[in-house]
Amino acid sequence: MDPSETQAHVERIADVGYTVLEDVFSASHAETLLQDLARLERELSIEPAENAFEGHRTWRIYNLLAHGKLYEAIPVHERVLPIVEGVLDSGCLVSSLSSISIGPGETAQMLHADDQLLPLPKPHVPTVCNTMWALTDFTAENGATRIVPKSHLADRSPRPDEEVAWIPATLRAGSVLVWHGSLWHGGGANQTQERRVGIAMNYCAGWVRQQENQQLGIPRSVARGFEPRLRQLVGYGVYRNLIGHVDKQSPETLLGRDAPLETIWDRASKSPSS
Ligand SMILES: O=C(O)CCC(=O)C(=O)O
Repeated sequence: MDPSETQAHVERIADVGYTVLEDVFSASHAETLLQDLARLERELSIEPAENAFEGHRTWRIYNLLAHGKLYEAIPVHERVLPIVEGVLDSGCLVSSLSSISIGPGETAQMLHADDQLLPLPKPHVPTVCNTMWALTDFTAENGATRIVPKSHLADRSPRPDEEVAWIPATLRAGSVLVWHGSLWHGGGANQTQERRVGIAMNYCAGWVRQQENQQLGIPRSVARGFEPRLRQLVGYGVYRNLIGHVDKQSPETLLGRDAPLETIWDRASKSPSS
């Protein structure tokens, strides 16, 4: 994507808290993903959760990077990742990758902010930047994500069950919604007979703990096969030459790769002329 277009999306997120990218992936790719999610749902015996937040009529499949090559292209997408890097920085991490399939009759999820567990005074710098890949159309009737524009600028997160004026983030299948982790939002009620299916591709800053533990959740044999940027994104990199090291080595060495690390301490000890 043209850097000025990326920048415009980053500025829109800073301004209103979210942006939408259209035509990120094709209808046939959406169908491939839908079929694979249906396979996983069967094979992993996925059932709706028993709590209102995840939804009593919503099917969620977590840790998708452990479940097939198909999902490896999502975190590194060339149109989406640069926007997330613009919001967080290039040291950002995959926080979680899951599917959210809202079934007929599901009620609206409570409004929340994805960074609300972090004990930081608000508003604060972006710590989380999340995306929703629409595999089906998202409509006001089928449970499009409910969003509260500009709420990422509020000095708090919503109280449990607090309802304020919101708009549905209607999306055509193939679109991606990107939002600031402080934005108040929630899944919508599904009043249709069809499922509303999305992939929640969530990122956090390189200094924030990932929501899904990627290093333990993804077998090393699988992570070893990831492309280099994806290995960094799931946590086999080192943020600002320090955070995440293992015995002053990059965690990549645990995947059997040669990955020399110059720590921030090594850098600092060099004289400007050396
Ligand atoms: O499914 C959606 O539209 C949003 C879901 C969400 O925000 C969540 O589960 O945290």
